[in-house]
Formats: sequence, C-alpha cells, structure tokens
Amino acid sequence: MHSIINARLRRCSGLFTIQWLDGQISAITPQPDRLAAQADDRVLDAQGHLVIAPFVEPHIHLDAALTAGEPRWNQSGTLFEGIECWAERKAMVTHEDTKRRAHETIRMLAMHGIQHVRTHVDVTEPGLATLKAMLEVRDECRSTLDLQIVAFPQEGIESFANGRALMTEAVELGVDAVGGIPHFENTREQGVSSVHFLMDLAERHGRLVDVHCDETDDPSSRFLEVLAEVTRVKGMGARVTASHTTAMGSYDNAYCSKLFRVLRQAGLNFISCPTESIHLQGRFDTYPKRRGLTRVPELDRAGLNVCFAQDSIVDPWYPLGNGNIVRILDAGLHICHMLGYEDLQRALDFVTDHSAKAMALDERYGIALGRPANMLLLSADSDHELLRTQGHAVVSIRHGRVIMRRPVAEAVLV
Ligand code: 17E
Ligand code: FE2
Repeated sequence: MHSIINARLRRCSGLFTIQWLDGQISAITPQPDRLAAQADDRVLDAQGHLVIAPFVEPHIHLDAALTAGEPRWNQSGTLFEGIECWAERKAMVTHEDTKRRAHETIRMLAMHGIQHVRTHVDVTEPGLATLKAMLEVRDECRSTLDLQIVAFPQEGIESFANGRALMTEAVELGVDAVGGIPHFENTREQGVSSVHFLMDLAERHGRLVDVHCDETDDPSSRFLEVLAEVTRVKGMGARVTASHTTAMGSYDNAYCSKLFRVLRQAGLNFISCPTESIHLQGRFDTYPKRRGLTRVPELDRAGLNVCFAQDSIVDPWYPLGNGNIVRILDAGLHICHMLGYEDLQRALDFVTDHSAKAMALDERYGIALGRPANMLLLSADSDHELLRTQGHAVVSIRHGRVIMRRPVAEAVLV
C-alpha cells in the first residue's frame, strides 16, 4: 500500500489524500472532492473517516500482565494486596514465562492500534531476570510497536535490599527511563531521598523519568511536590512524568493552588490510569467514596500535559483489560467530568498526542511530511463519534505496511 484517499484529519476541514514512500509520509494533499473508490489494493479508501497517528499506551506493566489469580486473587482490591500477590508470583517467574505473556499482551495492544508503549518493569528482583527478558522483548517487537522500558522499583528503592544498586544496574543494562515509588517507601524521608536518587541517576545517564507518584488516597502523600521541584531545578520538565498522582484527588484546594504553581514551573507530564484507579482507590472509604483519580481537567486547564493509560491487563491489580485504549479514554472522561462539548471535540488528544509528548516521541510521531508512515484508520469521522459508537481502529499501518485489519460488522434489525 502507498496511499489513503478520502481521509479526514483531526483539526482540519475537508478530505485529504495521504501518500508515503519507503515508510515515510511523502505527501498530504487536500482533496477538492470526494474521490471514487479505486480498484487498486495499494490505495485505501477511508470513506471520510478519521486517519490519525497511532494510539499510544504510555503506562502499562507488561511483566505482570496475564498473571491474575496466580498464585492467589487480590481479595481486598487494594494496591498493597496487589503488590503482595505480585511478590509471590514474581518468585515463580521464568525468562520464557515473562516473554510469552509480554508478547501476548503486545499483540492485544497492536490489535487496538497501539504502536508506542511505555512499560514499567519491576527491578526489585536480585539478578534482574525479568528486566533481561523484557529487554529482549523490546527488540523482538519492533515491527509491531516501539517499546520504552522503565526501571520500576515495585518494592522500593530505599526500603528494598540493594534497591539503589538494582536501579543503577538496570540503567546500565539499557532501560529508557528511570522509575520510582516514593509513597511505598517505609518513611517519608525515604520517599524524598528516593526521588533525589532517581532524578540524579536519570540526569547522569540521560534517561527519561516516570515515577509512580502518590498512588494512594492519603492526602499527606506529597511526593509530587518534591518530584516537581527537582524537575524544575534540573530543567528536565519535558523528560519527566508523574504517573497516577491519585492523592491529588484528596488534597485540599488551598494546597493545590500552591502545588499547581510548582507544577507549572516544572512543566512535567502526567499520566492517569482511570480504570485502575477507580478500582484500586477509595478502598478505605465507606461513603462518600472518593473516585481516587488525580485532577485531570484541572491539570489540563493549567496547561500541563496529561494523558490516559491502561496500567494493567489481567494482573494482581486489575482483573480485566483487553488492550483497548478507547475504553480507558471513555472511562476517564466519565470519571473526570469531561464529557463537555469542548472535551469531546479533542478527546483523542489524551490517548495520542499528549501521550506521545510524555514519551518524548518528537519527530517520530504524527501525520506530517517526513515522519514515519505510522497511522490508523478509525471507524468514525470525529473524536466525539468514535467515543459515542465505542469505535475502533480498523486499519493500522506501520512503516507503510498494514499490520492490523479489524473487520467492521454492523447489526441488522430484523
Ligand atoms: N504496581 C503499582 O505500584 N501500581 C500499579 N497500579 C500497578 C503495579 C499496576
Ligand atoms: Fe503502574
């Protein structure tokens, strides 16, 4: 295939023809009229539907995917019991088991039009066998998607034996980003020192940062201010992401008005995992029950970059999931009171451009001349309509080749 006709582009009126050559977009031409379908299998007729850059999954745990119930189910539904179940499953992981589950999950993501993925990989494991398996997966899946790996200290940096050394070794093995989990460290001081440690490590080795930060309903979990301030001082804003920050849903407004000043100065990115957080948070409440999400619309209105992610697929923290990021967007918009007209016009930003920005994909992403010919044909002609119809990516093109087709079946009333 080398072109798409009758394509609608987001934020543009009219229809377009998109052409590519040697895996790169070579022309984007406005069409004065709708073109007749051609009997040429090198030309795809978009029929007026949207053509967009691929969906992005900026936060998932591929190493734990497809392990729910092994060896036991998370009965309380809390983050902490999830971590305990995972510690038991982790003791049984093998190289082949990790790779098989990761590849199977990557196939689910690709079937939903995702071509860029950031996965956290647990490095609180002496020997780092899981990380070594995932580094192989990163190479093996290149024809399907681009994978970024975060060194994620699930059981802490300061409160896990040799935590600092494991993080350093993970960076030397070639991870793309450095992670953290300050709210899980044994003390507030350890949480703070873990953030300083991981930021220095990332700066020294030129890596991105993505921290599980304040993933709790505890309003006194305030590590985001530390992460943001260190980010500001180091001038690393575009390269740093705070994931979850669910405690912000429990901070009072007076503290948030001060916090947001620091966040704006730092300019870091945010990732919210709405299905995961609505499931894991609020667990210590009776009624009223907190939603347990960060302040997504407020961060967005403050000019900060926010995106949505899946986090889990059938793991100790979340028993569902199928790779469909549009389902996550749907849930996120509902939970965050973001079904207003303006939000629906631009809803896909939260699973495309914003996520690409958080992953620092830069020139590797977007429908523009000279960029990789990576794109999706959607089943609808607007963001609003895709959500309303619970639509899908129906064709996924990568480096100019079709890698996924989804037949669209319509119900017939009889
Ligand atoms: N680990 C963690 O600390 N938090 C999560 N939401 C998941 C794993 C999925
Ligand atoms: Fe996570």
